[in-house]
Amino acid sequence: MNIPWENKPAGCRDTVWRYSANPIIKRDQLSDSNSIFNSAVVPFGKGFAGVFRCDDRNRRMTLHAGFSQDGINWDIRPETIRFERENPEAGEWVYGYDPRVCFIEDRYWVCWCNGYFGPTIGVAWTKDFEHFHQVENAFLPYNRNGVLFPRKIDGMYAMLSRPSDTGHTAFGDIFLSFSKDMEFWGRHRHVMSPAPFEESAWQCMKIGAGPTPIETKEGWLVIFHGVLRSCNGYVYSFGSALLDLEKPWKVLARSGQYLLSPQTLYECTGDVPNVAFPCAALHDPETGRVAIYYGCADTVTGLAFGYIDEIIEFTKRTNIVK
Ligand code: BMA
Repeated sequence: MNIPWENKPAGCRDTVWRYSANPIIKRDQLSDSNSIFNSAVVPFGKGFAGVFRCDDRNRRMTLHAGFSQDGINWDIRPETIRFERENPEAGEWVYGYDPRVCFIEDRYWVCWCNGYFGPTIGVAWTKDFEHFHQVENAFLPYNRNGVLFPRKIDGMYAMLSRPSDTGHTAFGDIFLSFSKDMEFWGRHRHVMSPAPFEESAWQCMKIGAGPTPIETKEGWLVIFHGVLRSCNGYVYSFGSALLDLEKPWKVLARSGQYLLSPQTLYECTGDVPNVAFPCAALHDPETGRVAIYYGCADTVTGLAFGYIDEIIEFTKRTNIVK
């Protein structure tokens, strides 16, 4: 599969490296966008499609569909996604942000942080990225970072999520829930808590799942963000974990080091400084390549690359799971 790619720069010792032409999506790509970041893409047709977080110049958080031939140059639709609600009682549109997209069986499922008396997980499906069918919210408020697995596990859909609060949540564990029908969610399992700061400070305040987990022989490869509270505010980095294939609430390994932390100008300056927030990853099983899409400083969208085998090796080498 022809996913975006750029070889590791000579002399680079990092497991994951940035695209040299970052950011790939600028803040004002739409005529009325304030920022475009924390967005999700998938293979679609001969190219790629995605759901983009576009905050407009009223500073409303909205979702837009987008299409691309190469995964780098994106045609983001100027109009917001108008979700068709199967049951209008499920709630009026208030706001939506931090989308994830996951192909399961015959359709693309979109999860996002949906305003319903506070943030919770909105769910919709589409087959064409033109029509989006919204189903029930997965959970009660407050919750964020809903991330689906790309296949059923034990005959059920599975979703990671991160219970939170109404504001800038100063805590946060990742949980796993199951559903037979994408409507009723249960059998909740704890997956991971923030790490002790003595062990891995970049993920010591809160954590949340990022891209759709990638199935590998060694387990589900999960890329997740972690937050450090510094004297100057929150710092968002991302690392990796391996979850058991059939019991994905069991963490086999978890990186003590970050894969990427905000260090470039476009990650360190913007509407919210010091944020690297991954929401999607394209991968090519044949070459083992992975292309990670991440929001930078809540302002623009960046791309980073790596090899699945090397990220797995990194996860095990820097493991903090006892
Ligand atoms: C989180 C979410 C993200 C955002 C991050 C940093 O709580 O709101 O959308 O990128 O904070 O501001």
